[in-house]
Amino acid sequence: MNRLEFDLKLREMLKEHKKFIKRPNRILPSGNGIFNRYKNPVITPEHTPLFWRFDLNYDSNPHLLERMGINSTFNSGAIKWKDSYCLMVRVEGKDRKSFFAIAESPNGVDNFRFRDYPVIMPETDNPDVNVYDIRLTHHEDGWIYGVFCTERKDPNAHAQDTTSAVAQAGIARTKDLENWERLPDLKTGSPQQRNVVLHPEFVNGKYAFYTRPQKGFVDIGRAGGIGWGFADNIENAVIENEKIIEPTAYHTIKEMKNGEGPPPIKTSEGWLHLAHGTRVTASGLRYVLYLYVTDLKDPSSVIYRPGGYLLAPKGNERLGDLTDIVFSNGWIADQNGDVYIYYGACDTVTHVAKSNIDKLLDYAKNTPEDGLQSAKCVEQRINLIDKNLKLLG
Ligand code: M1P
Repeated sequence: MNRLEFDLKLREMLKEHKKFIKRPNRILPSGNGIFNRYKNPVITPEHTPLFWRFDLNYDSNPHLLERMGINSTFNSGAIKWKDSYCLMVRVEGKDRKSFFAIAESPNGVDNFRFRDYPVIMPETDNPDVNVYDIRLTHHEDGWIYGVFCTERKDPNAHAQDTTSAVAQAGIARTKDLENWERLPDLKTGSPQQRNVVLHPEFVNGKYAFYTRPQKGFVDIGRAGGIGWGFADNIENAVIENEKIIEPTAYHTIKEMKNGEGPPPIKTSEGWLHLAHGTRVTASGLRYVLYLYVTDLKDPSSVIYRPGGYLLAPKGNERLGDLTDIVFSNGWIADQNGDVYIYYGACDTVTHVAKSNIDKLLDYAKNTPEDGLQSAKCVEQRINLIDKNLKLLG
């Protein structure tokens, strides 16, 4: 390519990229009345700026080759900040390392544009090997906290073992979504932790965390689930006692494992929670999203537990780097009650679905709990059928 061809090609690429970012999204018919999906994923690797991926200098890259590709953009933390819908995206390079980067949109469903630079996340004395799945909590203490998974090689692994890892909860905070202060990792009695979320309010004067204790990096061990614990201070957060508040259960959508999603939303009727549940299938683990509600005064006490999933992988969400996974660590509730649920699909891209507080609460309150047995579930369905047939005459 000569310099002229290079310039023309680059100009064309920049134009196409801009057009792609501005592509309007389209709300899809609901089908269940609870939420609406949108046609396009809101963040894909193609949304990342060209200047993150290509060397744009003719002298050092005369073929205009992509130098540092992006593999995936998924599992995004979310927050409304200065009227913008901000996603703190888990961006994974082709080298498999994840990092965080903020993409902003004026409407929450399209036009997401990455800031020029990824987030510079300070480290502790024990450097992170991989960081991911941040949950953003605007805490009543005034800070925005990011609690994320920090993964490091297992120090006790044999020299030839190049896969064993340890997951813990990293904690950082900011006042402007630009400059981050890293705090010590959360300490708990569990060997490993993932899917840890900071509750937005003090509870009995303490910081409160949703946890997900686990025995190993993948295996959560027996009697697992979403845990709950208190820390006296956040600068050195230690949870002495962890209790399971939302357990895994046999033959349910969360039989293998589950995990808290984004920080819960405060509503007049309780704390609205989004979580993921996992079960084993012949084709691997299937991850779905589900709701539950906890008491306003005691956020560890579950008051509504609708059975089954709220949202499961569908259509093009089912395939990516992995298969059959939806995972959410970010949602945004607007003043008017609209809720934007951001969810990663198959560890590859980020999608959005729109609902509102009233519908989600109605769904949570009026969907029967999982009957745990076929006969019980038939009973529940017959109740509905009876009621409807009477109406239909
Ligand atoms: O690959 C699916 C998900 O697996 C992990 O979640 P969990 O610990 O609940 O199994 C996380 O690594 C998550 O990022 C990933 O999407």
